[in-house]
Amino acid sequence: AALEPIMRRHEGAWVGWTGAAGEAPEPFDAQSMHLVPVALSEEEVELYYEGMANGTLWPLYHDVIVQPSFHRQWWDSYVRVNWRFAQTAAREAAPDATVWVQDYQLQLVPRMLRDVRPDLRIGFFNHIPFPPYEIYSQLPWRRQVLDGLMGADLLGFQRPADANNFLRACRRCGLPTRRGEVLVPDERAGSRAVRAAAFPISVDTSTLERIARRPEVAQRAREIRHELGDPDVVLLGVDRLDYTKGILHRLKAVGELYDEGRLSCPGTVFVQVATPSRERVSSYQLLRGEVEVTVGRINGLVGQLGSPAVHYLHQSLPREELAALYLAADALLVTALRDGMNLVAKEYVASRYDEGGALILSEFAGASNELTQAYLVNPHDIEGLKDAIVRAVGDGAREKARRMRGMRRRVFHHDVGRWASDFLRALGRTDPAATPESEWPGGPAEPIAVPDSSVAAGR
Ligand code: ADQ
Repeated sequence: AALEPIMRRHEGAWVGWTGAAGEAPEPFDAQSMHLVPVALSEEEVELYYEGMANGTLWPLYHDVIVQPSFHRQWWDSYVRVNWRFAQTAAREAAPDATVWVQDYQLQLVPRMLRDVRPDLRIGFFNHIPFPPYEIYSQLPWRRQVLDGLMGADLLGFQRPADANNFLRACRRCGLPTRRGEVLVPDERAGSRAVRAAAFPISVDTSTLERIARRPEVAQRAREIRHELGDPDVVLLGVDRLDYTKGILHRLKAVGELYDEGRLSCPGTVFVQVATPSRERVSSYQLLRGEVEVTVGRINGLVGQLGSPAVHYLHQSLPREELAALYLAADALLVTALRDGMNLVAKEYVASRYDEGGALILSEFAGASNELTQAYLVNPHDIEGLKDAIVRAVGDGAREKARRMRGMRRRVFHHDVGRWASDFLRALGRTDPAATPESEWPGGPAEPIAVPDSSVAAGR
């Protein structure tokens, strides 16, 4: 969602997985983008994507909300797939090109790419949090991952705290740091400085507002309220169905508010849209079951015939429908237990050109650093969350507009175009000149062993 508008505006190839196992189609052009698919076999989807990426790194980087699993076979697959991405990018990139590697699934690509294409300028952006060293250090391949990232010239993180966690992990693994830079050995130059800094991601604010302003979207927003039974208050949640998003905490708070009579049904309805996600990973199957049981329990207790209290959609929706939901909602609940940024919060703000609505936002979402006028909550504090919901719903229009105006100023000033240009400008500025070897006291980093011998030969 964030990268598409950037890719449309820039020349260049988007190297990525199609999302389905098996053969990849040939490179093709679509919607002003040049797309270069990379194939993953059924086994790689299981070991690399569902395993290492989403069973190890995702929970580890999100504060161990669920227990990460560590499997050597998963790691081997991670190395192989990273190598395939690096090779494909190496083939696609023009001499001296810029390559921007996205996210935790590809942390080894910067080093692999630099080894084969030292002419490139390489950036990396981590869309999810980078955990404190006490958690990161559980990773059996912690040194290899840092070494993989060190192939980049610039490393971007969502929050300053993530960049600091990363720098601290480097120090603890024996890599010297200085003023936001890590000094790494370099075969050609002796050593080089890799910069790590925060570049908070954003949304395509003006496009979102344009969509929200379409008359048919406003009409659809009215229809939605009507279909919900013209309630006084519509509460909304929009998330991938993921345990990091705090959907169960939110349901608990809303359920208790109904039980206690602080919210009434059918006067208040709660709409939860949850996109299907990682459906073969067991922790996600478990979560789906729990969410569905909880929704059923609330509706069983407080719903009425034809008027459920909670409307739950386990679906992906078109952008216009999401925009209409944002306009129809009196309050959006973002109760993530840990979230790199949370684009949904920024999309809601971008869509509310009427300065209506209220954003209830977890202080554990990166967005809370910027959207400080939201109703900020600790989602673990259910009483505090309940009070915030009641307050957000009860506050007058002027107070809500004041908060929304402040947040809109921020997302308009700092949209996704600005995010990309800030990063790319900083990447262009990184000094490729060598840092004297004397400044690098540690030994050279261990190379990443590519397990498959044919791949190793290619390297
Ligand atoms: P995600 O964890 O996927 O992203 P988020 O930032 O909220 O979370 O982005 C989700 C995107 O999917 C939004 O653009 C939203 O509109 C869309 N979406 C959600 N539910 C949908 C539905 N039912 N139908 C259609 N679209 C839906 C990761 C990190 C975040 C970080 C982003 C970007 O986990 O912390 O903000 O990357 O860096």
